[in-house]
Amino acid sequence: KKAAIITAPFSGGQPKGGVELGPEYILNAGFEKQISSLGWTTQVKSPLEGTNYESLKTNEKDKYGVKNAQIVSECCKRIHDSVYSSLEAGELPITIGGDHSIGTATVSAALEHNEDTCVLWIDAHADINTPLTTESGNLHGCPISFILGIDKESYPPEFSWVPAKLKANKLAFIGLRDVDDGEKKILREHKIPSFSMYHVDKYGIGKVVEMALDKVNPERKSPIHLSYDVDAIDPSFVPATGTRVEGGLSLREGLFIAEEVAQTGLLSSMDIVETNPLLAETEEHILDTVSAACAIGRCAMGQTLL
Ligand code: DIR
Ligand code: MN
Ligand code: MN
Ligand code: MN
Repeated sequence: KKAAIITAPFSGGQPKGGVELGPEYILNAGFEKQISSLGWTTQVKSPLEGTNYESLKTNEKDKYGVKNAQIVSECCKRIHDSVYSSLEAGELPITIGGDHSIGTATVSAALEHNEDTCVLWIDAHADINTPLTTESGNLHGCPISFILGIDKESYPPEFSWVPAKLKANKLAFIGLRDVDDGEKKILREHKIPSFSMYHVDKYGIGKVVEMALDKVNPERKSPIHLSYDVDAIDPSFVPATGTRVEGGLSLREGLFIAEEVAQTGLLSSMDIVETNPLLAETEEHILDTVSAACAIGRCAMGQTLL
């Protein structure tokens, strides 16, 4: 059992500073040791080391209507290559963000390694805007459309390298509660299995995870990429994140998703993103958020309560 912890200290997919510190805080909290205690051989890889993308960040939309396409794309390429080589080496890559724009990289790499991979996207947001639908122009709101190849002609040329190998029936969302109108239309048109907080309340988290897996992985034999935005969990448990939305998953519901994915034995790669220590109002906020991010990783990697 080999795992690679891949750091993605990058904030260019959204305007707030601080999310680039996520990996440092999570590693300083002892994340690598926590994973190795679960029986994994671990190593940390830092594909953005020696780069200077943060300093190139702007708040200007380009003519395609998005911000920072160049640096997001270059970052994504580096992270893609790192995740891909980990997978080819038989490691389970855990990419620690950073903002969720890097999902473009991690999911692409997972699908290039095994085209049968399905994706569980755990998030308050659907991150499925295209350059045509995005109002913010923030690329952390767009990774899924790039991976699916929706409205391809609208993409800035920087993203032409993205392979778009994901099919809409291999992707499911859990935790949604802040979805833009243009995104709702895309979810409906492409019939993407989407479980909002309404569904969590109505059916319970156990049933929701089962329904999501039945949709994307009915025979339970495809590898699973788990892309976990910590803002899926309610801000009362995870306050230090860029786009807090009330009415989220309880901490236990959030961890249950990761535990249940671990139970399948099919987890092949994962992301833990959007931890922003600079948005904490108190020390306790930082501690809660970083602890939750670590716990998500441990649960997905096999930690059980008994
Ligand atoms: C919004 C917010 N849908 C956007 N997205 C966020 O900017 O596209 N994603 N916050 O995490
Ligand atoms: Mn997200
Ligand atoms: Mn989000
Ligand atoms: Mn929003």
